[in-house]
Amino acid sequence: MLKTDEKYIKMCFALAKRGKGKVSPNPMVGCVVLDKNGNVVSRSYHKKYGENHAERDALLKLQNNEAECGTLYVNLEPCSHYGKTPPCVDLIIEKKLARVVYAMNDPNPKVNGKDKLKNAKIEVTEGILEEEAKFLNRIFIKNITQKLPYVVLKTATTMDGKIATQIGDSKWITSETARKYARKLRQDFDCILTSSNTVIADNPTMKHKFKCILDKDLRISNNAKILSQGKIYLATKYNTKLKNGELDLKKVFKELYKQGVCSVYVECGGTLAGALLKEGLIDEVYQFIAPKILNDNTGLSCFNGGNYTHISDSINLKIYEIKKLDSDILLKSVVLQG
Ligand code: AOF
Ligand code: ZN
Repeated sequence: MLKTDEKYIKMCFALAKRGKGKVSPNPMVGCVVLDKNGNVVSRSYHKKYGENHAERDALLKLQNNEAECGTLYVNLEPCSHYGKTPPCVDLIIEKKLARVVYAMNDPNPKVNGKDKLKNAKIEVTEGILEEEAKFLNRIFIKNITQKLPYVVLKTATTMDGKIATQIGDSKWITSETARKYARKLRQDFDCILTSSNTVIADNPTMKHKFKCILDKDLRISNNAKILSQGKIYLATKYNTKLKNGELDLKKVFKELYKQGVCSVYVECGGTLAGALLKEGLIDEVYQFIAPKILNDNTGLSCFNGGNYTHISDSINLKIYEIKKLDSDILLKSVVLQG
């Protein structure tokens, strides 16, 4: 049974992923329906924000009563609230399914589909491939539980973790292929965030629909290329609370979330990167590593957050993807909080 459950939940993941980039701020959800004999009779996924939930779509595709006494698989607990559509659990009950299998509970406080299904005498199995499900919808989970955007920090370093030489030369550490790929990845995020230091040092354009610049003392020039395109949110001491004399970084993210930003791609130097990491505000690191060694202890490090004495003080991460890009590699990892 477990093997079968896992097989169909995996199918839900694959279906759910088809909604990537189109369903935000809602979760990616896929659904598979089996009839009482164990044959797949319907499958669907949440296709676009505001449209039918995966379960509703899969069930409404059925012609007759094929789902009666069958099993419904979905990667997220079915909803029980009236949102843009009526509760999915009501339709599951109406279609007389015997069993519902899902991967993770819905962190949305409005949702308690499990109890409603159980009250209707439907057998519920939860927690199948739960970790994978949580990883798939990690942005949605952070948004809904913390009211903060999901934050990915991008950095490009030498093998000894440097982002520039002591005089600030950084052009170029990684190959054209890697830099092109890094720019492409921006499209996966609602907002790019950078610092006035980076704007002043590199004068980048950073083409994107929404950019946030941390510029406490309003130091950047009106002619900075970054201002030439897209919507800009400038966080300064005039609109953001200070904490120890610096911009309160968490407040900046809270504000971005209020403005509808679910995910942020940070491109900055070691000082801001170190501060963000220290405050637990980074969820993931994308590190592009070039096969170069600067061999210079005065070069600039990608993270400059403070002084630590012990390895046990390290911030730990979990690598989940390694990609080779021309002569370089891209290491994607999740920061293990706490
Ligand atoms: C989805 N798609 O397939 C499922 C969701 O904005 P609404 O009214 O569509 O409701 C969104 C909530 O519904 C969402 O936060 C999640 O808790 C639940 N399930 N949402 O967009 C789906 N199954
Ligand atoms: Zn629903």
